[in-house]
Amino acid sequence: MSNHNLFVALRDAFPADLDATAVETVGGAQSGLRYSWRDLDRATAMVANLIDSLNLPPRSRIAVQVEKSVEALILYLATLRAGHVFLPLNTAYQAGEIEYFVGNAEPAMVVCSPANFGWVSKIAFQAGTRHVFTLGDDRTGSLLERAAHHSDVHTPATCAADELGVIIYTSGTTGRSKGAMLSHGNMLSNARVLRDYWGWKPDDVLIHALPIFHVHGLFVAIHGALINGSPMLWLNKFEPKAVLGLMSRATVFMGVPTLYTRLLAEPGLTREAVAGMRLFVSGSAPLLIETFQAWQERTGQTILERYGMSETIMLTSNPYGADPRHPGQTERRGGTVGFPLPGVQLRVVDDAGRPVETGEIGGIQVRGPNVFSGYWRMPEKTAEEFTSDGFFKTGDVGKVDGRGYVTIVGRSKDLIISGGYNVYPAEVESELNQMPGVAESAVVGVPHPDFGEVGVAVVIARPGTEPDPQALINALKARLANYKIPKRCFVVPELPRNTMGKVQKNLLRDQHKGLFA
Ligand code: MCA
Ligand code: AMP
Repeated sequence: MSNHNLFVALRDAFPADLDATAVETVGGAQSGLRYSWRDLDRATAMVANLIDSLNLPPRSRIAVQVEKSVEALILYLATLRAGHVFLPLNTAYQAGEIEYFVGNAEPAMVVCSPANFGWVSKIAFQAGTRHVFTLGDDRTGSLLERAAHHSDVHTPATCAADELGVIIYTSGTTGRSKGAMLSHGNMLSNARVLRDYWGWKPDDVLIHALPIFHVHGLFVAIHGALINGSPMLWLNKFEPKAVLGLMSRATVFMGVPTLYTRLLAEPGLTREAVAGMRLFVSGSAPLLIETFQAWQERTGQTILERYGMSETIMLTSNPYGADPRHPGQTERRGGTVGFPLPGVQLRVVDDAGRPVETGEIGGIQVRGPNVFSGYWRMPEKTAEEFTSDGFFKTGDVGKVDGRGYVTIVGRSKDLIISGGYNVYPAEVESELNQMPGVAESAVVGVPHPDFGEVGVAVVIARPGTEPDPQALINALKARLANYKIPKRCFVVPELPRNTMGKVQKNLLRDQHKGLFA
């Protein structure tokens, strides 16, 4: 049997000169470090050997909540190399959220920041996890201390293409988060398609400034660079001036729309500053046409917008160059997310599930080698989200025009995308509803100049109580990741309702849409 382990494919793409730089760190306390391709190979071998020495059951989950660092990247690659399942967790998650993920995924091993060891290890040990390691963003922690005693030679585990490689938790419209199960084959097929579609070249250099616990930073950016053998200029945190300073040494940049609006606020963003860049990719949230145009005017370059999901990795992309399936159409059209990627089948359907006419709006459904197999331990939820002919219902609403370009016009799922992070109102409302003095709440997304969209909470008080909006926000901060916290909270006598008694969120959105204008 041939080995479909994603790590093997990525390592096979390392350049011949293993002493060349693979990653260079920029900014922060650890700036200026260089990791060669050989360093990546040896370090991932050492961590994989450490993991092997623990004798974990096959395909164990390894849950990781650590600050971004090159060593965190090495841990990801080592987990694949050892044939286990990587489970990345946003560093903003609070104890209650981590307790849920660990309880649901039952990881055999947990890695957390040294500063969080006390509370994370307590949660992990209570859930039955036997191994908890620490990893700091300054190369400290027990993981590296232990790995240092292991050999730097390691034979990668053999994996089938459909074998589970990563679980990404994505919030749920109802109830708690669901773990999207992605196989080695899902990830590798998507990485190869993007490498070809975006014309990665041997001398490309990627500026990596996104978090690495979600699909954009972990898969689209990292897999893209590694499968092409391209070096990365690595920032642990996005900082517009630092990114701008790197443009003269790089060729590719990927960001959520907030990163582009923040870069546009820099006077140093000029045609000359980005003259050596060949590709700017945007995704994870809608890119405003104003941002798209402002970027063109300031830099003379056109952002390429693409669309994807945790469950599917990348689905569509504007063209980079010629696409033989769409002769003569090389335009990157602002406001659209481009064409379905090669291998991806995409259809737009009405409420009854019937395909609509070209240009008509409906629900987007997708099928392809990149689409996940289901939600971790949620067979019923998985069955609900797939059609009988194997298409996944994205929950996004859109249309395909006569030229084949896909446009996302909205979402059927009640979701706010804030600075590229997903916030499910249902989750925030359920926390609010448990707070003293709160009878009911509604959370809606409103436009925001920096984050694109942010949450606003509207609360009805219990009779005889007067909850303080700021106190409610403060209480939420202890329960939920910071980006999920509504930026404003209002206590009102009643919520607008339709004849069925359902809260009319569209009216609330309209009422508050000018709050951050
Ligand atoms: C930070 N804050 C936010 C957000 N980020 N509020 C709303 N939405 C956000 N995204 C708030 C914090 O709560 C805090 O508020 C204050 O801003 C400062 O926090 P800090 O962490 O310092 O903020 P920052 O460094 O300026 O972060 C902004 C950011 C970051 C760089 C835009 O949010 C980011 O890296 N976003 C990228 C997300 C991403 O990679 N998404 C891809 C998902 P306070 O002071 O009140 O506490 S993958 C995906 O969606 C699919 C598959 C796809 O298609 O790619
Ligand atoms: P996630 O759950 O983090 O994987 O987020 C996936 C969701 O992000 C999709 O279902 C879309 O609603 C949204 N999304 C991703 N890329 C784009 C884009 N370019 N334009 C509009 N929405 C997007």
